[in-house]
Amino acid sequence: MNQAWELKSRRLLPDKVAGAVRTDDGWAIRWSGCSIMGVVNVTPDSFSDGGLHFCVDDAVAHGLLLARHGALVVDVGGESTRPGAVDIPLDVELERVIPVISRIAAGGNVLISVDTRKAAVARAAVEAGANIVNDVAGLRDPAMAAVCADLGVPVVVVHMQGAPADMQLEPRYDDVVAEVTEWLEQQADRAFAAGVPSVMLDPGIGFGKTLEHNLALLRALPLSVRFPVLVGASRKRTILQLSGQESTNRRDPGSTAVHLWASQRGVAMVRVHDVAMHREALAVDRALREVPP
Ligand code: HH2
Repeated sequence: MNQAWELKSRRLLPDKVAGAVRTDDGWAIRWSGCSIMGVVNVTPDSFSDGGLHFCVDDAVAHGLLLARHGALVVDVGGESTRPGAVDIPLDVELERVIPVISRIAAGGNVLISVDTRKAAVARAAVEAGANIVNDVAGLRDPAMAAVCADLGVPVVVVHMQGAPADMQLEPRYDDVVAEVTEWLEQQADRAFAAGVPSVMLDPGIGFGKTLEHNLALLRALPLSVRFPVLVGASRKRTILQLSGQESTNRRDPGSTAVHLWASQRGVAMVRVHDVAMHREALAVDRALREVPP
């Protein structure tokens, strides 16, 4: 049986998002099994697709394509969080993501998340039409929980040890599964206490973790039964380490294998670059696991 998931928002219902319904104070979307978040990196330096969608027209076209390929959410980000990346200024991040979000939102047929560590970007993005905040720093900006609560939007809380600039230098845990899960659930409780309507948790594959740490987390999925869990291993170094594929944009088969594993263990959403490949693989996997009535 595929478990059912729900995200709730206290904002206006996006026009034509399949499955989203109006509620007393906003909208909700329910799904079962594993849905897809498609990656739209509006950056010159992302590790697998930097520069590919670095102008507004290209990024919007890519987002709309991923929606047509079956993404429930398109994740628009303006700052690379690859290992060694340095922080970019607020105005640069805003300049990259806001026009893209406004134009995808004008189409009204796909949920949009903004991939950011900054509360100020989250606010501007939601005001421009984003529906979800994907906080890759897991509410470490002290203003983030209050901003998401004030805006009434769901937040994805991602675990990252350290910051992109130094996270892969010497990641250490006594018990990675227990520490990451406990930290994520604590951050989720903080978000709810602040008034955020819905939370998803993400162990942050590759964010301050060795291969052994990533494998331990993937083997322990879904990690939490209290919240929907999202996993994003798409094209990451872990896939190179497991498959031997050096070329980042040829890592989609390995990424799909990890995400099918995640789906089979009850993960609610996977964040991926190749949405079409994942939609087909997840559909086949789902059909095989459905028990006929
Ligand atoms: N990984 C990346 C960025 N955002 N968000 C969530 N929720 N989970 C993740 O694992 C995650 C994320 C890094 O991947 P990518 O966007 O492809 O690269 P870059 O950070 O270089 O732009």
